[in-house]
Amino acid sequence: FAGVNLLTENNISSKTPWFPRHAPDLDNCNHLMTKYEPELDMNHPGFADKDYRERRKQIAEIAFAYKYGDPIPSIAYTEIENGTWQRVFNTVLDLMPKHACREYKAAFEKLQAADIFVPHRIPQLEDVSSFLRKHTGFTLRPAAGLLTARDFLASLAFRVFQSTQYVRHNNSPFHTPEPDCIHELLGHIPLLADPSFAQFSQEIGLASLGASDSEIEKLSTVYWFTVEFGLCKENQQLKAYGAALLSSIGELLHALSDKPELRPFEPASTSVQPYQDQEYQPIYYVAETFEDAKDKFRRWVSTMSRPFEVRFNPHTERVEVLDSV
Ligand code: TIH
Ligand code: FE2
Repeated sequence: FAGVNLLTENNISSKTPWFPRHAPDLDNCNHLMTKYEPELDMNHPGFADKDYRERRKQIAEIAFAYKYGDPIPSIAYTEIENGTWQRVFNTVLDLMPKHACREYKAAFEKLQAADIFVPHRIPQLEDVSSFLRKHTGFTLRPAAGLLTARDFLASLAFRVFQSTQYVRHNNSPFHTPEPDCIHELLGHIPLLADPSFAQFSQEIGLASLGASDSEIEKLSTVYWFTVEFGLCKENQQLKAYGAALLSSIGELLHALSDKPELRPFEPASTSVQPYQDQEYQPIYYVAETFEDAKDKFRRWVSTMSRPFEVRFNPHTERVEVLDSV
């Protein structure tokens, strides 16, 4: 094919930040943002709870020791942890029929039929990972906490979703400012089993490889207002598809009330909208459909400055880098 050259590690510009080329390279993509460590943040619901902090440490060890290809170790969740799951699970069951998008509901039913989503116990990440692999080729790997945007987005390029494994403090079941496994499971997993959404997620990841810091910032803002907090339309009605809405009953009801401002999803403006992660969002973006969001996203990504193109080869689990000039 004329004009397209495969670039090796050595002839891509030294100004380009390092990025993983092969799925095992994701073992290096586990850098944490420290702002939510229960040890360090006085407002964290676990700050004053020594046992909770100990438990978090124990579970984080699994993620630090994890290497590509390992099965994800099971966790013997406590009665309290399973109880927190059960409270959130049952409220999601109540609210989902009316407020969740249809793709979420369809995948949720499959997870129930596979006996992965049940009220009384937290699903194990290894079981969820096998389920996703069958539906969209996504797999999970354990993460110790909130990762840097660059590391988190890079893994999506390989259809790998980095998932926390600890559980939110039982004092705050219906909203927490940081990800936990209840958020990953009830928020993210159903849509990662949907082919169109899985594709969108991977494309955000591919766009992030080798991007500049300011482009990473924009991509993670798009991720924030779509994958985490996105609303969409279904027969003229507003539905939630964002994971942080579907895992937080408090915020879901806020998002669908008349309080927040709603704007149409438009990558050029959405990507520069500042946001905070301590309180409910004051602004949400509404997508027409996943396909439409993907089209708009693709057109916007093509205006970014990266001097090469990337494509994922699923047979080798490698990202191939193509000279686009
Ligand atoms: N607020 C979400 C919840 O309570 O489930 C957790 C979050 C994930 C990402 C941002 S906030
Ligand atoms: Fe999330």
